[in-house]
Amino acid sequence: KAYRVGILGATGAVGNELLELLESRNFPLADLKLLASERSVGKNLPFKGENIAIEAVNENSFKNIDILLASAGSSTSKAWAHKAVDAGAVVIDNSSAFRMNPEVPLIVPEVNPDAAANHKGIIANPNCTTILMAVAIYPLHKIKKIQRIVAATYQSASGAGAKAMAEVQAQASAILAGKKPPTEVFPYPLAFNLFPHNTPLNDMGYCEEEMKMVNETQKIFGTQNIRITATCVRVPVLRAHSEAINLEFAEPFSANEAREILKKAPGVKVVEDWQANYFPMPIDATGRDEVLVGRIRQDISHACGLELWLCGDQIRKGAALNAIQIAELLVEKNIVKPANALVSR
Ligand code: A2P
Ligand code: 11C
Repeated sequence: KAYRVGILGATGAVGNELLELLESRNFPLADLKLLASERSVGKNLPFKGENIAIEAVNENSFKNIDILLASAGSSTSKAWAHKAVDAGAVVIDNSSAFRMNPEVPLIVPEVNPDAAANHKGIIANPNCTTILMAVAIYPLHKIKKIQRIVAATYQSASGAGAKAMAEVQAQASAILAGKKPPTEVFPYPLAFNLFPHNTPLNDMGYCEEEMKMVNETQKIFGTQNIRITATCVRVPVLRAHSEAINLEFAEPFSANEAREILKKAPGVKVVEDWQANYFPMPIDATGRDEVLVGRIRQDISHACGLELWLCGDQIRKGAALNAIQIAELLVEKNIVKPANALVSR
């Protein structure tokens, strides 16, 4: 069986990667429709040796689509997702628009694939920092329950989109030429600099990105009993996020046992050469499917604590690959069509 797939946001950083993955993973495609804004009308994108014209999304865009992969930001998803579902498509949404809706499954296929059963037409793809952390720590949580997580992130420009990636490169060139760096996408220069993630702050002083790590991780793991705190920072890296993660368990978890578990875990690659002091780096994670994990060690400040470090491709496993894996899951379980309609709108 083959499926008619649409990509909303096809011209973006994640959209591009979705195209590459549909091709390289040989997704069973009957048809492919590329959607973006009016700005992209007249442009084409290559796919399997053909050029596909980009269409501006409109009321009639979803008539012949079975699976819509949406990656055009939260307001665009809010505007179009229900219309796509009404037209008969299942929407795998990469934005934050529906993630915390109790009727919408939030899925990392390595962690909670069963949450896809009985979906109601919209399935949410988690935030990239959340996905990467979940893949790396869930295998440990399965063995001994995690009680508390303290995370610090080092997030690449790609998380802010294709224009942000171009801007950090332009900033670097400008600074090296002794000129003022452009700041149209980012509020401050990112090249040769870093800054705390610039999403809105809540009353407690946490930014949205940090709260996504808290709330989404609890939803994916299916428990409110993990206490989570995070500090999210944008760094001048192009497309792979890194995270320093401290885990607290109810009982001691030896670093060696954790390492052996992670070596066998789906979607994880342990990268550690303690002699050479070689561990995961964003340049090594770039373009790879796996989350690279290393520096797995005992927390010397806590008998039941573990420290680890990870790097993962933000555009790939942090966004596009996870979405394609969700689509593959629906196909494999033959649940592309929703079992029930969404109650909330
Ligand atoms: P466009 O290129 O036509 O602006 P990124 O996250 O890399 O910045 O990409 C954002 C994606 O979302 C692009 O494909 C962009 O299309 C698309 N997009 C942004 N706003 C809209 C909109 N209002 N309607 C449809 N697509 C949109
Ligand atoms: C970042 N994680 O790196 C963000 C980008 O909720 O999907 C994705 C935001 C989201 O800035």
